[in-house]
Amino acid sequence: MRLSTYFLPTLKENPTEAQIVSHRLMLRAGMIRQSAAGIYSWLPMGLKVLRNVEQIVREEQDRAGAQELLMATLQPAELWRESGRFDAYGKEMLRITDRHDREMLYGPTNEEMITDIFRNLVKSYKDLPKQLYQIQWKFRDEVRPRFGVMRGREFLMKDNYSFHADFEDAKKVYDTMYATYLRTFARMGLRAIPVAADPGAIGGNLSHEFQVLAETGESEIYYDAKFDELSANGQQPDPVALRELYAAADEKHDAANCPVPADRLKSARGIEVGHIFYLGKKYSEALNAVVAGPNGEQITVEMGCYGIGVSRLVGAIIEASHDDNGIIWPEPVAPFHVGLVNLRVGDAACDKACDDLYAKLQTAGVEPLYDDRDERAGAKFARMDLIGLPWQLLIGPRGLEKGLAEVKNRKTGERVEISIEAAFDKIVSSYQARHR
Ligand code: P5A
Repeated sequence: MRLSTYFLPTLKENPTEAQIVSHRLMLRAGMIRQSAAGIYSWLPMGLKVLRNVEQIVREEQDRAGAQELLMATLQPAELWRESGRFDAYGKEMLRITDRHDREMLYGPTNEEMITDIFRNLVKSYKDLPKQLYQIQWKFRDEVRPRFGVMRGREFLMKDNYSFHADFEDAKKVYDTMYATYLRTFARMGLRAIPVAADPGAIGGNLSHEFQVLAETGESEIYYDAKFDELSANGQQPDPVALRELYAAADEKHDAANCPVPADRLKSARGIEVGHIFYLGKKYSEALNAVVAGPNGEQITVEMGCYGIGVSRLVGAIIEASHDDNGIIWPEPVAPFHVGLVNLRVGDAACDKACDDLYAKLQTAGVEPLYDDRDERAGAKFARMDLIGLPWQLLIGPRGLEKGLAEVKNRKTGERVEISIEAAFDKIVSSYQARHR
């Protein structure tokens, strides 16, 4: 993509409405644009990151045996009357009346709708277990939407629902999801701590939230310091070992009865990027989701549900990975792998070297963002740092005389001057190492 034609409306000044760094940087880097309180449009570069995050979530759900579907965003009120949540959900639910005066709602979550699909189409225990998921926009009329995409009213969620003949099977999938979530967040360069949580409005009696540590997080969590040891040095921790350790959300933590000695108990603020629930028969009983068992008996199915805040993750990744100059994208979610910067547009040698590299990188499958605009070098450096691509490939007249290019790593700040060929190889091999 050439920057001269790319729709990347970056801002030099800090927007005053943004209170936290991820919101500020998403606005400054031209990723999102507010439509109304807590409702955003995703501009091209923001959408690329959102899609990358979504794809990692999808791959890990598929790997865990879930099947993707896509449910409607608008739902009939009757379904929610069956579960009793139409009234219970209160003002957070966006209620709509259609032209025939039928009551509808914009889905804040989909337990009722998936249970309705299941009860109508699955009749036998032989079809169990089933895990069905979607990645779909939700609407919750939050009292205090804030922090940009972190607490939006419209937001993208991955929601998976599982159906089982008995508790043991439900627990097995719950544990698989626990491990799948750790893997999913680790692939995005995030360390997430699973904490025992309160199931709240979703229901059930067993749930875990996945919290990314950040000072601006909205949740307070308590956990055993051994967590830090188990998940040190960016490795994906062993899920079985983690499950043994104490970690709890604020409302679950009981200081008087906490099993962790005070000198090992840590408290921190976190961003909830995922939440898994064992639901039991809450929805299957209310909506009568039953299958025929081996001896013709009726089995009311066991259920679980598993959510990931896909749009919130984009903000959480920035909270976890930035510096004073801007965003630092972890390679697996970066909108472009490399920024190719022509430092002297109009100079025949620079233009030719850059055009060649641009074409060669594209052929190698690495889509670069090519800064081909006639602008001073300082402004180009600042914009590249702000948008946070993992690598910068800088071509200027002085280096070019000696056949050299400069390669900068955004995260470490390290710069090396090497031959154009070596620079090309370095970029391509780092890309291939990430995208096998
Ligand atoms: C789980 C799947 C549920 O809704 N039903 C279907 C269950 N869980 S949840 O915890 O309420 O939400 C799942 C995840 O969605 C993100 N999230 C939000 N993201 C942005 N803005 C919001 N207002 C918002 N509300 C929830 C969170 O990451 C949460 O873990």
